[in-house]
Amino acid sequence: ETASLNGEPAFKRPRENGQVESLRTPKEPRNKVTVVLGAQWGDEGKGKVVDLLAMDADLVCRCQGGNNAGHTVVVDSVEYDFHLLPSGVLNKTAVSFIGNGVVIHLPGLFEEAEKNLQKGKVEQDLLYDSGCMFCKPMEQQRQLQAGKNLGTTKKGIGPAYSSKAARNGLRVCDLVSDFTVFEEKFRVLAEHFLTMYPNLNVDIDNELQQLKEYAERLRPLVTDGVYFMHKALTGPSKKILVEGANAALLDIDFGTYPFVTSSNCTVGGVCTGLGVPPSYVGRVYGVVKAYTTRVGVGAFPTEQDNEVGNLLQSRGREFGVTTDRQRRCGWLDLILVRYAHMVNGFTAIALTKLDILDTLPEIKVGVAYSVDDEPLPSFPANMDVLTRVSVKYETLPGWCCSTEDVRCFEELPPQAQSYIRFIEDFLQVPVKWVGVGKSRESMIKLF
Ligand code: 2SA
Ligand code: GDP
Ligand code: MG
Repeated sequence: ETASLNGEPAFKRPRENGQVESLRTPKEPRNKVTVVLGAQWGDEGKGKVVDLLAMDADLVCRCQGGNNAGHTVVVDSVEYDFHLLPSGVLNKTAVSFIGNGVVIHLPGLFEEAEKNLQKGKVEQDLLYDSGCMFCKPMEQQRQLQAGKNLGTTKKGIGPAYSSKAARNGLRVCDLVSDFTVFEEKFRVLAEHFLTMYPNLNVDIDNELQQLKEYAERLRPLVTDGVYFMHKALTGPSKKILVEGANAALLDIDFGTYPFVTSSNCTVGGVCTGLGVPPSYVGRVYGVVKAYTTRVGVGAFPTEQDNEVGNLLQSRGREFGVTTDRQRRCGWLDLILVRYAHMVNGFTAIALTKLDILDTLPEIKVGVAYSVDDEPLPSFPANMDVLTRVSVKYETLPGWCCSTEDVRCFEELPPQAQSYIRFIEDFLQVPVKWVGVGKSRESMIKLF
C-alpha cells in the first residue's frame, strides 16, 4: 500500500515469519473543525460570527479562556451575552461542549445556564470536560497585594491558570469523582492561597458544601473530552465549530505580554484545549473589527485619544460586555492583524462593524511601524518598543452614508468596497463577511 497522509509513505513492518506487513497509514481527517478567532484585542464580534455559523452546526466548542469573555449575539432584537457558554448555544439542535482548556467558575456557569434556560435553552445539551475551576476573590487580593494592575476583568482567570501551571489546580474531573479526595485537594489549595494572601476571606467549609452541590448537578454533564472529540471527529459527518475567546494580541505567548490573558487565544489553543489533532483543524476564520479597540491597560499604537476615538467609542457602543469598562478606540492597525494572521493562518476574514465608520469623511489605516525612523519588519514582541513605535498611515476616503441596510457587497458605497479590498490586498487574505449592524441579517456574505 502506498496510500499516505500528507505524502507520508506507508510504514513497512517486518514480521517474524519473514513477511513484511504494511501498517495502514492514518486516514484523511473526516470532520475537520471550523475555528473562529479574534484577530485584535478582543470584542471583534466573534459571538455574532459563531452564532451565524452555528445555525447548522452539530457541535459548538469552547477551548480556552473563562468567563472573562463577553460575546454578544443579537437575534430577533433580543440581545444575549455569553461568557462561558459557547455562543452557538442558541442553536437548539447543536451540542455545546466546554473543553479542558477552559477555566470554569461554577456559580457563573450555572447562573449563565439558568439565564439562557429561561430564554429557551436546555442544560442537558451542555457537556464539560476536565477544565480547571477557580475561585474569584483571589484575584482582587493578588492585585491589591502585588500593587500592580494589569487591567484584567478580575474574574480570577490569572489565578486559575496559575494553579493549573503550578499543578495544584482543581479540575472538574476531580470534583465529580471521589469527593473526599477532592476535599483534601481543595483544602491544600485554600491553605496555599491563605498563606500567600492572609487577608483572603474564604469560608472553606461553606465553599466545600457548595461545591458538593455543584458536583451533583455537574456529574451527568461531564464527559471524557478526548474520547468525545475523537468520536465527533472520526464518526459520521458532523459540522463542528470552535469559538475562540479573547484574541490574538491577548494570547499569553503571542500577545502584548504582560497585558494579556492567561491562555492561548491563537489557533494552538484549539488543539491543547480540546484534544483535537492539528490535522483536524480546517477553516480558521479571523474576526477583524473595521477599527481597533482595547479594554484595559497596555500599548495601543493606533489609539485615538481624541474626537475620532470618542466617535468610534460612542457610535460603536464600545463598552466591555463583562465589566462594562469603556473600550479604548483607534484606527484599524493592519500590522497587528497581519501578525495575528502569521500565527493563525486565517482562511478568510469576517470584517465587522463597518457601519460604525459611516460618518467619517476620511479613514486612516496603520500600514507600517518604525522606531527612531527605523522601519520595523513586523509587530514587535518587546512592549517598550511597542510603546515607542510611530505608525505610518494610509488615508482612504470615507463614504459618509449609511451602510446599515446594505445586504450585498455590490450595494456598498464604492469607498467602502475599496476599504475592504485594501484590507484584503494588504493581508493577502479574502474577506468573506462584512458586518454592517448587530443582527444576524446584517452580515454581508461575499462568497
Ligand atoms: P483577564 O481577566 O486576566 O483575562 O484579563 C487580562 C487581559 O485580557 C483582557 N480581556 C479582554 N479584552 C477584551 N474583551 C474581553 N472580554 C470582555 C468583553 C471584557 C470586559 O467582551 O468586553 O467586559 O471588560 C476580555 N477579557 C479579558 C483584559 O482587558 C486584560 O487586558
Ligand atoms: P466578541 O467578544 O468578539 O464576541 O465581541 P463583543 O460581543 O464583546 O463586542 C462586539 C459588539 O459589537 C457587540 O455589541 C455586537 O453586538 C456588536 N457587533 C458585532 N458586529 C457588528 C457590526 O457589524 N455592526 C455593529 N454596529 N455592531 C456589531
Ligand atoms: Mg467581548
